Amino acid sequence: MHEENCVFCKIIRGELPSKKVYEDDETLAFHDINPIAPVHVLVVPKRHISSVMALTDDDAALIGRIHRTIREVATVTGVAETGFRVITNTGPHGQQTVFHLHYHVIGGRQLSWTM
Ligand code: IU
Repeated sequence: MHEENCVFCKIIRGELPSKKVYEDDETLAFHDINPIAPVHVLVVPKRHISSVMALTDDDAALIGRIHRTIREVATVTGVAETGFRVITNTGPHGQQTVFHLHYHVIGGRQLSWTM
């Protein structure tokens, strides 16, 4: 279940390179190509889901797995102790640019509310 032209599906399939941080059967975490902080990792489900708005009640376990991966990323990148932010941009006003659900894990410096 993937979308042919989705850039994150291509990364998941290994057709485009990425700097992987963590991977399991349902999720992948890789470094953002345009980081806004010392730690900027994207956590994605391997199954193509366009945004938060496309999630259903059947995805409850997957959402749990994504949060497990976020904790894993925070631990291996060293931000678990200092703190970090998790962001999911959704739709035009949210400035979502890639329409494959992803969670930005951002840290490694003091963040302000406006970043
Ligand atoms: P957004 O939440 O949809 O706005 O963020 C998409 C992110 O994906 C953005 O931070 C990009 O730098 C990042 N990204 C990437 O890491 N690799 C890619 O090939 C592409 C975008 I296209």
